[in-house]
Amino acid sequence: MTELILSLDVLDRQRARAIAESCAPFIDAIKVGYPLVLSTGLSIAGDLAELGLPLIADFKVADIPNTNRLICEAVFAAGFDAVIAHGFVGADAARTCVEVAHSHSGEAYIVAEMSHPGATEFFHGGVAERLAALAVASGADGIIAPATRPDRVRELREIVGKRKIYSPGVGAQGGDPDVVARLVDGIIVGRSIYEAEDPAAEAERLSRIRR
Ligand code: O7E
Repeated sequence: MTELILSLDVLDRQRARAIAESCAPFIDAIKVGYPLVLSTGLSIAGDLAELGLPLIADFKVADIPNTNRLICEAVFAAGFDAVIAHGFVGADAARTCVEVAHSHSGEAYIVAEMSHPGATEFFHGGVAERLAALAVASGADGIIAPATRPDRVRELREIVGKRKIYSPGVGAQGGDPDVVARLVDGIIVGRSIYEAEDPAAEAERLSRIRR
């Protein structure tokens, strides 16, 4: 069954909690990134952890191995269950994120290709394929690949095999959940849910599509 991951990119703690709580019965994980953490502080992880859902830290970690290690240690100490890192910094830096994640019984995902139009500028021409291969070689739990380009997801699947593919870009960015949900292990959805008049109803609708 394809997972539904809520991308909680709101800026207010109470709103974040309320949306997460109402959507909780219909989602499999919550992704938290810079917008929410920079607005509320890392303690938001503790608040959300009360819901009992896996928490994914979308910090797209991209630094030297030592700094990556310090960032990832802080992520898992805050209560996150998974971290997302960039692979373009090289195998040693990416592997550090994987090692820290696994030392905390957590998971690490590597961005292979992004979903926005400008992503084709650098990710195409073989780079995404190399990043996907790096994710496999680094022992990452999976990759991030674009819901806006299902053909690319199919191509990257050839490289990562049974490792997970989490895919953002559904809805607000134009990706079709009916198409993408069949290709990936999880769809990541933000605005379509949290900007909906009834976020829980939208999460429920998407949860039915993916099954
Ligand atoms: O477009 P939305 O509102 O559904 O939000 C999508 C979320 O996924 C948002 O947090 C954005 O930063 C993130 N994202 C992409 O949209 N495209 C990518 O290529 C990668 C990510 C991302 O989350 O990367 C790590 C999973």
